[in-house]
Amino acid sequence: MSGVDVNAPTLGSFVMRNTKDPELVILMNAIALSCKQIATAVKRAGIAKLYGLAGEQNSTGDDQKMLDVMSNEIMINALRNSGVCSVLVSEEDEDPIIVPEADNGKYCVAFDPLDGSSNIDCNVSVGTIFGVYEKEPGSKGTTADILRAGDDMICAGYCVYSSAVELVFSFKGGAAYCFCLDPNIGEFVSTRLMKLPDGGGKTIYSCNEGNSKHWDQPIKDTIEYFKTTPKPYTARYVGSMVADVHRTLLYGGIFIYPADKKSPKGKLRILYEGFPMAMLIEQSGGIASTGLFKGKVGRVMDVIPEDIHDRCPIIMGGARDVKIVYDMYKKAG
Ligand code: AHM
Ligand code: MG
Repeated sequence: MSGVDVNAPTLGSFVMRNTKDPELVILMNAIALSCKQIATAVKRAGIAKLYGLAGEQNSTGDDQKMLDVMSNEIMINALRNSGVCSVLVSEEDEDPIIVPEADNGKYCVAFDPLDGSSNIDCNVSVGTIFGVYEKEPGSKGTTADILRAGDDMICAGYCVYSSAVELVFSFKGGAAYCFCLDPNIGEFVSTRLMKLPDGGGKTIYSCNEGNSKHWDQPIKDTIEYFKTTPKPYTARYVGSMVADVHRTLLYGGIFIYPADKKSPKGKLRILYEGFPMAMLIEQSGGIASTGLFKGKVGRVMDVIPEDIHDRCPIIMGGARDVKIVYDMYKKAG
């Protein structure tokens, strides 16, 4: 059939072939099902009168949108019913959801069902982010199973709802994969490997510069460097982390949401924003750093979250650009 690659693997067959783990196939199918349902809700939001606030606040005090609430219900139902999950942590729920023992399985999943709240109502790209841990041996499934360093994750990914719906994920092993939803068959099919461009790719910096007066001096100096170097960088900032990281993975450059004087831990949540994106950036050949955080400049993946909605600063992208941030911290002493 013209335009159809009959050899392109679908998600389920790909996960089975690469991991030989039927439970992981079930988990990824549950996530993929949620993403298809959320994609449909996002696409029909105007028609179905789903724009606007739900009238509640979420775990971190943000106003919940109707689409946030619906996406959260979709994810929770799919993961709980999958039979392979024990602990679910959602940006939209203050407490973790512990799946009853009779229905539970080995995975613990942290997720942001619909990331990019400020873009939901104006039809700009939004996404779903997830990170997956295995329960500790012998555990029945508790919060402790998920309050662990990013390096303990076995899988992470995101789905971007844009002109195309793309699901990007990694099981570590130095690779991240992109599957695109083929609306003709309702399946995610393999389309491309995610790899940060060699040499750093396009010179793009991505941050909310409106916060700059609160940043520390090395971050201010970094952005100044990007703007005043002989071939100045381009600024690109969608304000949906999924879209900004997706572009960074494909084109190169750097995405920054640093700590600042108002928010010493930054804005982004570790378990369902920082860790999954850090894993994808690292597995695609890049660096994901916290900048100066808790007295050192370290990897995002090494942070131990203190609570399920804990935050951490994010500086991620290709080595060429993240090293400029490191240099600025070195210069500052
Ligand atoms: P959200 O989970 O409430 O949508 O907040 C997370 C989002 C990220 O997608 C994005 O990188 C960041 O917040 C944008 O924040 P700001 O509007 O402060 O630039
Ligand atoms: Mg979010």
